[in-house]
Amino acid sequence: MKKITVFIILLCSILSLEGFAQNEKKERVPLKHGAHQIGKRTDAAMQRWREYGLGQFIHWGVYAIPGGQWNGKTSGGAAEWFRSSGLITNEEYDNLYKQFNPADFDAVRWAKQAKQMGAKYVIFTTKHHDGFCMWPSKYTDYTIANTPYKKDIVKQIVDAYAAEGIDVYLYFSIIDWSHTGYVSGGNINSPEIKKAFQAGEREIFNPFKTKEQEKKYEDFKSFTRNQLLELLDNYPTIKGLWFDGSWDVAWVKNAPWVDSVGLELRAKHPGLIIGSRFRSDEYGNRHVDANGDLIDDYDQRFERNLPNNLAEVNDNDWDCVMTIPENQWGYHRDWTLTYVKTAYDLIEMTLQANSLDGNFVINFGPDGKGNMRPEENRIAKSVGDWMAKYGEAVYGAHHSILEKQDWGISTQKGDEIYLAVFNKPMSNILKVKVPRAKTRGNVYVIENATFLSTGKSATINDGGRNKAGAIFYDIPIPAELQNSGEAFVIKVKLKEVPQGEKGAYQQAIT
Ligand code: JFZ
Repeated sequence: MKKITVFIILLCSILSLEGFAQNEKKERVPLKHGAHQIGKRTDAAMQRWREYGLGQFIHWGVYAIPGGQWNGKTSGGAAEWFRSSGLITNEEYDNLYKQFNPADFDAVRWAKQAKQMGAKYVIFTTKHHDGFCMWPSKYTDYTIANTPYKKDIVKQIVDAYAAEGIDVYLYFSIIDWSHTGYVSGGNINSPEIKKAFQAGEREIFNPFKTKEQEKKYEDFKSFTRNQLLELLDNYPTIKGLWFDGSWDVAWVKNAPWVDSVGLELRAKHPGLIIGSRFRSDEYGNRHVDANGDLIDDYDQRFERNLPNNLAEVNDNDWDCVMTIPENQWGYHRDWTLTYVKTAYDLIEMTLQANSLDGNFVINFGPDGKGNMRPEENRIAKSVGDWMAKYGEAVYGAHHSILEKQDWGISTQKGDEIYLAVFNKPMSNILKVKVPRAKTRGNVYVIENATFLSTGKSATINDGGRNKAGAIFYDIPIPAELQNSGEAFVIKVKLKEVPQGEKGAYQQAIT
């Protein structure tokens, strides 16, 4: 009996060792077009990106004219995709630019609004999937220069935002429905294509049905490259490019070429920041390559979808771009179709993003005349008023050593910890759980706590322990914050002291 037990234990440990060795041996796939940098970029430009905290996205183009409606019919789909809504013919859509004359457009007004909102960067649509260019591109006639408006909109945005100290990023769709050489091979994420691709059926991966098509796509490629170089030439102060549409199979198939363009853009524009939605590796892996390494500078997968915890972020830089209604980026006349987020929601999301080391970007979809909609104006104002009081908890603030607690979200900058209270307890006493101290025998005490909005110090009381021995402190919420309806922030400083000192409550030894 005993022998058998020993034998089994031995066998088990050999097997588990074997498994362990196998894990260790996991070989890296040799890649030419995977990540070119492993781990985060550490240069000044990226360091600056990391401190933005909050940004603004603007989706503006000829789709703002129909605003999701045509001939009395309303599209439930995204307004910027209106060309493919089925409610308008391609011919009608492709002539909309002849009416594009946004008389109320004033880039300075928008930039000042973004500044008041607290945005540190803006991402502006130079060209969406429809192919209409908001700058006077030399390489197509389908641009702002041929509208009644005529003037370069991208330039006005770049200059006005730069004047407010807001960094500019240009959104560029690599899908272009207006170019005759453009071919859509379908979406690489579609289950059918993905399955076929993984099974090695590369033919489905070939979007070009004829040699002629393949040749024309070469024209499209040089057109795209020319436009990207043109944007960098025309607007040399921009900090980065925000790409879209790279799920297209035709694009994925050209991954080595896309990679070469990316390297060329970077060489031309030192410090240029590009997210993970530009290119795939040579096996069609997007965002992360075959080895699981992030492609390019930050993860763009959290679009309209915040991560829940740090593990999901995988130690990468990331941004989350967010619509105010459910899924409308461009101007849609009817915002009653879905839930419309409140400023409170968006502020909470901003804190959530920063607490998980990402940036949060709120999208605006101005109308065909060049006006933000009234709801957007109100939201920008409320977010900005909040940021003016509490922005310290956002800018340059990142994940904190406190664990997530029911009252809200915490961030940290150096030794300062910010408790952003979104779910005020009914008791009006905030129970704050502090982490276990780094040194055995020590505990954390809250050395001081200040309400950011008033500058007043908070009272800190013993909040007891839980069964596992974790230490809590109670912070009473003052009357003026109890019914304000606004989320508020308490700045606290923790100090490690030997347990038993005054104010330091015994940590259970478990
Ligand atoms: C794309 C566009 O199609 C859309 O119109 C908008 O410009 C948005 C910012 O980007 O839409 C996407 C792209 C990626 C995802 C979802 C919608 N995604 O990765 O989940």
